[in-house]
Amino acid sequence: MQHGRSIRRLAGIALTTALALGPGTAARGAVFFSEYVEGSASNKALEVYNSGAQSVDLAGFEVRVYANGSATATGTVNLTGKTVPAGGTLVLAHPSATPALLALAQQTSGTLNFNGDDALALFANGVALDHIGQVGVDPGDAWGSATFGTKDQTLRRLQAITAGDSDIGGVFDPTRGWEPFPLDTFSGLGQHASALSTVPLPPTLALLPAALGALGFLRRRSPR
Ligand SMILES: [Ca+2]
Ligand SMILES: [Ca+2]
Repeated sequence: MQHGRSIRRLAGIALTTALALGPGTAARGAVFFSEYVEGSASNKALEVYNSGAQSVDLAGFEVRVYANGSATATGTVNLTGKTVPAGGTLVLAHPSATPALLALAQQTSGTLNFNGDDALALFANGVALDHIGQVGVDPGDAWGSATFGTKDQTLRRLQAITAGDSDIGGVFDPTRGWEPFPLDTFSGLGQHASALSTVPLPPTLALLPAALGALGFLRRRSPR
């Protein structure tokens, strides 16, 4: 009897906690770059991914280009008007890209004319979310190497990565968190997968496993 009441109380706490969280928790922090195409001619593309559980309206989001080591943006692609579904992607491409690449894009912009030594950053309402390349640094030809770098290659984010790197002036090492593919690889555009989000739990949710653990403990001790 005593245990039955405890179980009901704990279950009530768990349910209240789940309801209090509501929709949209940390969704914005879960939008990041998942693919980068630095191909031949104007075959340039970026894939933006939403690892969150809710779709994200990209109003106020933009991609900023920092050409040739510039510390300030030399171009901006506004993503307002687009939405990226939960677990889905938005593909951006240069308007002069080959038709096979254009067919995979939901938005085009001539600002996407990067060629290996240009840093890119994703912003939401002026707050940095992620970057490719190191803002304010001229790497010479590219970041990384000729076989694993930002020039003449496609880079795809590893599934283990669940959020962007907001330190846009920080060192960019493509071997940390990315996988390289040959020049003009477009086959990965339009879909991406990541491990579950590792966004820190709010304090109330962090209590949930403990509450559920106690529930299981009491169940095991309860007479059948
Ligand atoms: Ca350049
Ligand atoms: Ca992809």
